[in-house]
Amino acid sequence: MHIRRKRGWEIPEHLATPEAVFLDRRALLGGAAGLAAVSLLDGRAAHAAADPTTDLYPAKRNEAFVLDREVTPERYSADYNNFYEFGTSKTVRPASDALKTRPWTIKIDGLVEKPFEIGIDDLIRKMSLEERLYRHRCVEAWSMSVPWTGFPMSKLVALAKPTSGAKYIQMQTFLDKAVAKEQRSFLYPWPYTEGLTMAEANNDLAFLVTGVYGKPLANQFGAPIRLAVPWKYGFKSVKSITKISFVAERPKTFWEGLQSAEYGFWANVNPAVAHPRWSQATERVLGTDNRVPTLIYNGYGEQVAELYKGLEKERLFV
Ligand SMILES: Nc1nc2c(c(=O)[nH]1)N[C@H]1C(S)=C(S)[C@@H](COP(=O)(O)O)O[C@H]1N2
Ligand SMILES: [Mo]
Repeated sequence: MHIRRKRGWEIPEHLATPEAVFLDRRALLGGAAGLAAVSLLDGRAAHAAADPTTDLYPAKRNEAFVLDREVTPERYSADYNNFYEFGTSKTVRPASDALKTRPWTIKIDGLVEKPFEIGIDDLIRKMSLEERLYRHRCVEAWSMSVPWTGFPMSKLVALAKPTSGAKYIQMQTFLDKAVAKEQRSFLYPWPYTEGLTMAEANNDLAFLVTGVYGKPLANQFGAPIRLAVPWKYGFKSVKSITKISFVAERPKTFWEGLQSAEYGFWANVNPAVAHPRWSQATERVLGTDNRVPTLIYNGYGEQVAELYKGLEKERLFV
């Protein structure tokens, strides 16, 4: 994220183009004429139809979660993503389409009564899905608001039955150099790893996301399952999770491993604590020309400030 940062005005052309038009144009450009273009579009359609949980969407919205701003139109958020496994630009969607999200197994291990693996569809059907409108604040100072669908992380914790020694939860993304080209690079500590304390994971805001915009998650959003912890910078919200480990020690995270002076474990949003190389005071609202003030804990202080009592000496906002 510190690499090739896009400025607000450098909006790629396709962001200003309705999705359908963009797809059509890409199909045309895909050229070698009709054939390649048609199979590209068919591939996408087949992929969407193959999701065995489509019947669960849209899920009922939980009205307890309200926004102070408009939901970001899908055409912006779906084509402006951070997913380093597939590239360091914001245009990772085409590359991420290659990820196969079925079959998909999640391994639950570490300090739990009994480690196990569970297929994503079994997991999703065990949970009752709900929709929540959440804000998302990237450490790069852009933000969006999206209707995630999923279930509280606390439900996963309950399913995993951690033992009393478990103090943290470590989450990891898949590792597959064949499909995720950037994972061939030794510059990064793959696989992408993130972590929460048990108290954070059990906070009602911590949400495991399986869908967005009333549909199963599209790949670029982190299909088939990703985290959303909206009071923290976006990089905490790990995508395409394959392993959840309950551990005694604070896990070393991906961005910490890369640049610990700039990216820490807590990463709570705070406009008063600048990134070493830029201010965090304001944010650019994706899909608009607006810059608005950033709020402490991204506006979720009432729900989470309590978690950090007595930890004032820690780098809570990095
Ligand atoms: N596995 C993985 N998870 C990730 C990232 C990533 O590069 N790889 N980027 C993070 C960052 S920096 C942000 S801002 C969000 C972006 O989520 P979005 O693309 O759905 O907006 O995903 C986070 N989760
Ligand atoms: Mo981010």
